[in-house]
Amino acid sequence: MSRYLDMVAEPAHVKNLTASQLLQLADEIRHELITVLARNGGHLGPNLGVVELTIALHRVFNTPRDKFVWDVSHQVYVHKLLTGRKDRFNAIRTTGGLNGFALRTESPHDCYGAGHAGTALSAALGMAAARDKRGSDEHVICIFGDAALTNGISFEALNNIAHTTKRFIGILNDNEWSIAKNVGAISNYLNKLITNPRYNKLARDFESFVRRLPKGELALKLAHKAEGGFKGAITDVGLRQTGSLVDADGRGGYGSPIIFEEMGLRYLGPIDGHDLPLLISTLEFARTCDHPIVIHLLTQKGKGFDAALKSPEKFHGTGPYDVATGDSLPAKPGAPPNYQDVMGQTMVKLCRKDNTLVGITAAMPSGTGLKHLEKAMPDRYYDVGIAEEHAVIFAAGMATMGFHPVCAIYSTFLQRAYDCIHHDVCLQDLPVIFCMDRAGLSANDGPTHHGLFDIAYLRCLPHVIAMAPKDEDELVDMMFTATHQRHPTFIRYPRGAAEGVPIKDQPKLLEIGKAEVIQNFSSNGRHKIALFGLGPMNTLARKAAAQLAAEGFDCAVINPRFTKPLDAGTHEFFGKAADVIVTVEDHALMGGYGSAVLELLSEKGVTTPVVRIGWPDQFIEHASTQDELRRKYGLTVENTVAKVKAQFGETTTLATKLIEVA
Ligand SMILES: Cc1ncc(C[n+]2csc(CCOP(=O)(O)OP(=O)(O)O)c2C)c(N)n1
Repeated sequence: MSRYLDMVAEPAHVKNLTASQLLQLADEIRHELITVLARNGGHLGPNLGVVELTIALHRVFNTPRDKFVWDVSHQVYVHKLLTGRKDRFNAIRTTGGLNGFALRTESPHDCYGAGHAGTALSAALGMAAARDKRGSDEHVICIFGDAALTNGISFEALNNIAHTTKRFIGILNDNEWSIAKNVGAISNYLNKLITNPRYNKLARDFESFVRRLPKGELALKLAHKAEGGFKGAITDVGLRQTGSLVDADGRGGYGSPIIFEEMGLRYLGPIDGHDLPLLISTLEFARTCDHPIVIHLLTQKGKGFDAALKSPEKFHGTGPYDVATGDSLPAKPGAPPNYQDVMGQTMVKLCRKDNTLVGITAAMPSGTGLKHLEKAMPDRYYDVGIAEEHAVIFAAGMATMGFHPVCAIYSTFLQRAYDCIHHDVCLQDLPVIFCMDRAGLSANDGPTHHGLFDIAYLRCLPHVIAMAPKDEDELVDMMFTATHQRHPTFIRYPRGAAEGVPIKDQPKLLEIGKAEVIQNFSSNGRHKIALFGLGPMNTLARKAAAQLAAEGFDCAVINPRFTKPLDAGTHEFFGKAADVIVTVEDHALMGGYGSAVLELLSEKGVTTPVVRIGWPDQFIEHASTQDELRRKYGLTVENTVAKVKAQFGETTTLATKLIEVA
């Protein structure tokens, strides 16, 4: 039987379906999401939660003329399915396939790209202001989650909406979850709104009012009353007397003013975000509003898939799974641990010995591994919500009081807190430790999530100590070493599986700014090559060295350990001794470790040629695997060997057999 989903080649087709066909479409979309993501992985739970909302949005509005701005935009899969991309949906998050987030270059229906949380309200308000300025009349609809309200930028935008425009539709998609359970006062506040019988009664009145009206009349009836806002409209059409429940100034009258009304936005809700007819009618009403409005929807993360409903955190962003059970594919026996777990478990061990240590996450307890600390020592653990800036300044505050906070924040998300790193931590030279996970590629996610810039943005700041471990054992050494410093200390390590080396019982205190020479020159061979492989890229350097040695070169391999302070002595020594220097890093070449080496050698008057292996000056797309991107951009043993040989006018045949290094 053909599916309605297959008939929707563009959003206009959603408008042709009957009410029951739309319900069928919702089922088909859920089935598509569950089966495709079982293979590709992705943000299953968030997308299952917005199926009805997305259908209703496309039913009522007209993209690309009207603008949908999605916060984070991890929940746009349904939007992609309805905007002419369903034929490519089975390749989402894979090489050459659809991106997992909204992407302006992918479709005119994606009016704003994202991947980081908290940007949607500001961007949508900017669009609304531009619309007003140019005198056009398109609608701007911002869809943001409850966890977006833990983020400061969202409030900066909310503060500004009523002063800026009269036409703005905000949709608060409240499922009570961030990636983990949402935290903080705003989350409690939203819960209060949801459970308050008075507001529920108002919402129910609105709902029965909507349902009783013949199609089309609702918008008309409410439109000319809308200036008084939803509650005014309800009162005016005589559905109920709000009386003391809602004060004339929009306050809730139960000791908890409606925060949105206080900020000059009309608040409508809470309403069932899975009731498609109700959603359509509500959006039709919102379309006629000439006052900024926020519609508060209650949705279930993972709706329609039991496993996802039971484990919202796991299915927020999942790897491949078994459709029947929801079980993830079993890890291979003997597989190395993930860096994040090593980090989390090490935190527990270090905290047991050092009372000044605390762990701070910005809404990423699982992703960063700090969930281990949360479980073992909850009083030493802080989840501050999606609030990286706050996390860093909060850590700075604790550091002034004698604590030694460890901020575990992904490299890419730490970018948001750059001013706080500069102004609050480094300028005051405070002992805050930063564990930067996902430093390197986040292949399936793509450019919003790759962590390729942290060396560049950190090494220019005074007081910084910045390190990169070559394996999980060295990560533990570096964390241990960081706890002995009285300066801002940063440790970068990649996503996913570590190298599989044993971890010592007792970590080693590393000498700050001292590199590790893994293999020295042997004095055999025609040319001397010094290969500096940063972090886990040291493996690539070692493999390239083995290959070059097999071809008659004399190679040294160095693990730099520190990108700041650089080990000036070791770099200068090998710089002078070698015929060619190679730097290998999982970072943008511009401003990265190789750049730092060039600066240092230039200062020392060393003119030995430097071959730098790293990421070019462009945003790197998503792909199925990290290796595919590394091959494409030349972060490979073959390319390293070829570039070295090219320095001597030698060429490499692609068929060159690679030497395996244990
Ligand atoms: C700046 C930033 N920090 C952290 C994240 C990681 N992250 C992605 S989605 C998400 C939770 C989003 O929750 P919510 O907005 O409520 O949407 P839901 O997934 O519940 O629908 C987080 C913390 C991010 N994308 N951006």
